Amino acid sequence: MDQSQTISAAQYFFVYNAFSFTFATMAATTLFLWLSKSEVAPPYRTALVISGLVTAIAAYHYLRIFESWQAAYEVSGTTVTGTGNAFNDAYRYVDWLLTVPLLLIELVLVMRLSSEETYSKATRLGLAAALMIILGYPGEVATDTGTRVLWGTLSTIPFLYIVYELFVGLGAAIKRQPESARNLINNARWLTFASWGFYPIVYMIPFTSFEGPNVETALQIGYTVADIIAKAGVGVLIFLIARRKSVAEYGDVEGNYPPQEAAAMARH
Ligand code: RET
Repeated sequence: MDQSQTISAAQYFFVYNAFSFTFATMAATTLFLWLSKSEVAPPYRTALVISGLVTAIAAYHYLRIFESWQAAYEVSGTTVTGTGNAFNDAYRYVDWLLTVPLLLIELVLVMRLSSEETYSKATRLGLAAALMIILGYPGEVATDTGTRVLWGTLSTIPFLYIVYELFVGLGAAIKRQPESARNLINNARWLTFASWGFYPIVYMIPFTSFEGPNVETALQIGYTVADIIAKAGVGVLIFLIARRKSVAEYGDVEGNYPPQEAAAMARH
């Protein structure tokens, strides 16, 4: 994006505060997820650790995004002018490159499928997610519409594959989940779908009637809201699923597992 144009002080601070808020949200969610590990049975602990990693990685990147935003503009009284330093969109894409495959793996892990199924689904979904992000980046930083449309379209191919896998491929696995957790897993799938669907919509903002600084403001706020839902929102839902499944499958989540269960868990 072109930072040489002016942006209103209200827009500048709206985005500034949103980044600051998101850093706090991601950091707090990380602590919550990691500190809650002992509340769930051992087979689900990896999902919580990974979910906390996602928000930890995001917290770091929001700090850097925040710094980059500050470096791109100079505030003097109520006037905000571009410094000429480009706002670095790469932080967002690098963040997604790391977190999107992790989010998918976490969703697969919480379903506790067989080892082969877990491995093959996590690998295919993880690779498709990486491809989606890599293909989207050249479009995000492009200044002309044609390039943005081209890479956006290419990135949509792996995106559609992921959506298909989540809905069709994991649909059968959901039917095998304990009754008490089925609804929550379904919610996690929908929340993932809805929040992920939001990203390509935000990407298309430059194609709308939004102009100048409104485009930059809407893009940043849009991606930020999507990130909070996709990472912190889904993370908390993963915790709830893991907790319900722990209670449904083991009754006691305080660590009193029968020896054969403990041995089976150790293999997971
Ligand atoms: C891009 C480019 C345009 C086409 C599509 C995109 C999809 C992005 C998605 C990002 C998801 C990010 C998440 C981050 C959370 O950690 C790259 C904007 C389809 C789906 C879930």
